[in-house]
Amino acid sequence: MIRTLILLCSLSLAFSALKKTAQFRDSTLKYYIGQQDTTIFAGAILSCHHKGGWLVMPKDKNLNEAVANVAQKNRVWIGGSDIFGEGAFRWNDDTIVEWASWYSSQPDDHHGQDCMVINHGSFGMWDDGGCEGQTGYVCQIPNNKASPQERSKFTVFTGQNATSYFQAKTICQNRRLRLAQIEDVNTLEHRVPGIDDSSFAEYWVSHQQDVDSCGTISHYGISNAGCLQALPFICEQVAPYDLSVSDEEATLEIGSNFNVECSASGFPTPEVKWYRNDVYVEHQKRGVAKSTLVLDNVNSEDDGMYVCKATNEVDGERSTTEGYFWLGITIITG
Ligand SMILES: [Ca+2]
Repeated sequence: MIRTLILLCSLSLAFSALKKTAQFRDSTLKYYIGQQDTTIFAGAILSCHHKGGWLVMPKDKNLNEAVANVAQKNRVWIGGSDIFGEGAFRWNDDTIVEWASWYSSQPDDHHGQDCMVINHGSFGMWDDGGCEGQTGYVCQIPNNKASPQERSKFTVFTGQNATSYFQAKTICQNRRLRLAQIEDVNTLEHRVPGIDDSSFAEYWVSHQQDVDSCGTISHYGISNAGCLQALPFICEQVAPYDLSVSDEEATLEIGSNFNVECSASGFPTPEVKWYRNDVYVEHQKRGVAKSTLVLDNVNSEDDGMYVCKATNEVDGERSTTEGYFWLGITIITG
């Protein structure tokens, strides 16, 4: 029992409200504030870890600004400290803090302060704060969205398959593919096997079009052609992308019910399933490219992380994209 209570106490640090997100390079910055609007430094580290990322380490000006912004100018934890050597600030990945953005007369180790915060005194400026202080935090989480540019496979239909734009679209769909979304010549020339090297070769692809013309690409770039013209075309398989989970975390009272929906896109249409500790969860409602985790009458054994996996097959290989849901259980008192 004591063990359970300690576990619940430590987990409660991990629950927090997502306040804002922003894309930065290949990752997402997420600003959270804790259950009581606050979390100690160690709790912020734990929470970001649970979300599949880390407490953000703004090692350069661009990231620092992005973090200051996403935190909406609030004073929040960032992932660095001098816990392991007074005055020798290191990021949590054990690299030395080189580029710095200290507010004037900081760090000052006031009453033994060791843990770094941003937006102290002024936008983007840092302070060493007391590690047991309570505040919000920003996690950096690698994008779990498969980039169609990186994880797709193109198939070219030429010669006798040359057909209208609409027919090309239908043929791709019937093969569980989509008409390719290619917007640059570099991708066409380096990533599409089997294209005609001659400069006049033009293919149907899917991009913005007006009423009378449909999208094409050639070695000269993207263009349009009359939709009924007979042209070769390019279909595309795409690994699961745009995975989204309706809730990333929840804290529930014992006995309550909750549903979490996970959905994703992909070509072919991905299978979406919920797992817990790598085991398929029985209580889920499966749909096309989505699945709803059904949590009925929860008890203390249901707490922990649930993983939603969207899977399809691209070029004969299984591709999976994951999303996470974290469940906490509170004991009803009184
Ligand atoms: Ca300080």
